[in-house]
Amino acid sequence: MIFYMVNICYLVGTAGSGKTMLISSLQQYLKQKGASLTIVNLDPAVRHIPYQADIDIRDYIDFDQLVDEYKLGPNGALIAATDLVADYINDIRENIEELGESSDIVLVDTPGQVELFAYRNASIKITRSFPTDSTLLAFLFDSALVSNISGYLSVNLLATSVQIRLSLPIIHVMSKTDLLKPHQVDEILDWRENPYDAIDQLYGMNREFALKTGQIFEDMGDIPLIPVSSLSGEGLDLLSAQLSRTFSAGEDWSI
Ligand SMILES: Nc1nc2c(ncn2[C@@H]2O[C@H](COP(=O)(O)OP(=O)(O)OP(=O)(O)O)[C@@H](O)[C@H]2O)c(=O)[nH]1
Ligand SMILES: [Mg+2]
Repeated sequence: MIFYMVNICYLVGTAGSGKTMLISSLQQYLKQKGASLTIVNLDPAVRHIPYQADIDIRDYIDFDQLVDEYKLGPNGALIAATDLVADYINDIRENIEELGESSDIVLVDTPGQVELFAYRNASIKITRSFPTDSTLLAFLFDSALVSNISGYLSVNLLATSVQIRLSLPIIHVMSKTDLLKPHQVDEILDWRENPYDAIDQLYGMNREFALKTGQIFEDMGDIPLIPVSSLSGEGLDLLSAQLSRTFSAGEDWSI
């Protein structure tokens, strides 16, 4: 298989975690920094996207037609649409290669439900089309879900599950930080540094389980957790710097 030099970052995360809005904010921010971007929408069911997509899965798959034609319910239709992506993988990959080769970075918006992207074969085939060392997952930790310890630890496990499934390098992004007070953001970052302090605050079976999986949380210490608000723009500089470190060894974005 021939691999093309494409720096590709997939934004993944639970439904409503802010993937689409972050793509939009990053598009504006990185363009101002002089980066050239390719933006890909892989969510066939999205109605409105607030960014300019260069490649859009909706040009290949008509979600509403699928629902009507096969009389599917909402979840069945989402699964069918995601699986249908497999029919267009060669076209999508070729388009990404063509545009991505002359871009500093390709940002990919993924379907709302994380399991659709992470666990169905079509997405696995797409992600495996590109070399691991120029591919990154940015997993969004929705502030609304991770502001308490059990939520934080469970989203960590979900992120780990997705990482295992896709076998790709990963960073974590704490999204919508404008919804939290600064001390709450600091507290979550502290859980990342000192997972056993967080686990100690649990009790009963939750605590036992968290202690048994403690090594996972310890290893998380090596994965950046970057607090970002797409709404206020706070943290976009940190995220941009992280992407730049990953893809251009920290060199300036402009080619
Ligand atoms: N306050 C605040 N709201 C946000 C932020 N980012 C996204 N949202 C809101 O969160 C909701 C979901 O945002 P999206 O960007 O659509 O999230 P998504 O992960 O793409 O959602 P799905 O694709 O439907 O799963 C919307 O109502 C956004 O306006 C943020 O940084 N701050
Ligand atoms: Mg979305």
